[in-house]
Amino acid sequence: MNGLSKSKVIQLCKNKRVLLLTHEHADLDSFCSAAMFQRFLNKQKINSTIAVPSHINEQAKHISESLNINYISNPNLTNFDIVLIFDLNSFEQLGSLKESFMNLVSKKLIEVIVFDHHVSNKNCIVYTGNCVIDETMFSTTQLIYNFLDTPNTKPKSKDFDSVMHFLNCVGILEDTGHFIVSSSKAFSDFAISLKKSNKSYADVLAFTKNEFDNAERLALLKAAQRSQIIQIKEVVLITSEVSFFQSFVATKLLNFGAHIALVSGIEKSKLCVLSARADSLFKEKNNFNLVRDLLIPLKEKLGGEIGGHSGAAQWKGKGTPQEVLSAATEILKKRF
Ligand SMILES: [Mn+2]
Repeated sequence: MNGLSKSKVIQLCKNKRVLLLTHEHADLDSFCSAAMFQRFLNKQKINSTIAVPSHINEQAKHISESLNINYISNPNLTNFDIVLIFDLNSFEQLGSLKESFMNLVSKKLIEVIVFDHHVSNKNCIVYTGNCVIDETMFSTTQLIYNFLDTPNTKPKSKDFDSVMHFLNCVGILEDTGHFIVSSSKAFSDFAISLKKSNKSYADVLAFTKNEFDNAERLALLKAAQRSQIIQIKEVVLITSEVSFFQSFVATKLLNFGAHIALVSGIEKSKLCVLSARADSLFKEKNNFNLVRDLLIPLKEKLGGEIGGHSGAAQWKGKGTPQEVLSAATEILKKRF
């Protein structure tokens, strides 16, 4: 869905106080997308501020330091006229900014533009009009690249410089899990950007190395210790509970060898989160889609909000982790 053109975005941002906002727990894709867009706006002589709701992960912090990309945490939204959001489209993913954001949007005190590659629905922040949403894109950086750089671009498109190409490569490599999932288009966009970035593949890899801090390390090891292995016919499921970093932990638990990983916990906001991951070969063989086959039925049962892709998705709502995990397990038992 693409309700916007480049010139419309420029027109909306001109002479406005522009905020480029990532999702909570800003990751490489979200952060690099915002950074790409800041460079694009700079070329149009439009100043902007990059912000993260509160937490930024180690990899995103590393790239911001290495490339000198400044950002602020926990921005005061009332200081801005227009907010461009990258790699998210649900109020829940705004973390601590959710309340003030919703308040300003409802009073029409800020304008919002969404750039996202996740599945959108009517509960999203914006799903028609001021948005560029394309689920066929493997990262938001790839979406930005295609939005800004037209297919017939000249070799040196003035709106797209080598740093932006590099940021695109980092976002694609990260969000494809180092090309565990991809498409011919994602490969070719990556190849073009790598060439135009004037950097090597090793340079891109260096930024996507899985550095994690001790808080993430402990969350993972505790979750591994508490995990339960459930076999539903041929399907091997791993479930666990942890209060932080559920999506990171779910990815890691899946990599231990399960077909599906489900990790639940109560967040600071007191809401319960369920992060789900599914193995890509398994998905293909079983025509399985986490959003369609697990999270939509879960939402019908428990309410809440959902988002994500076929292989990586999240539910958030009211309940205890035990209730949510057992409801999810029941749904999977019926499916298989
Ligand atoms: Mn992404």
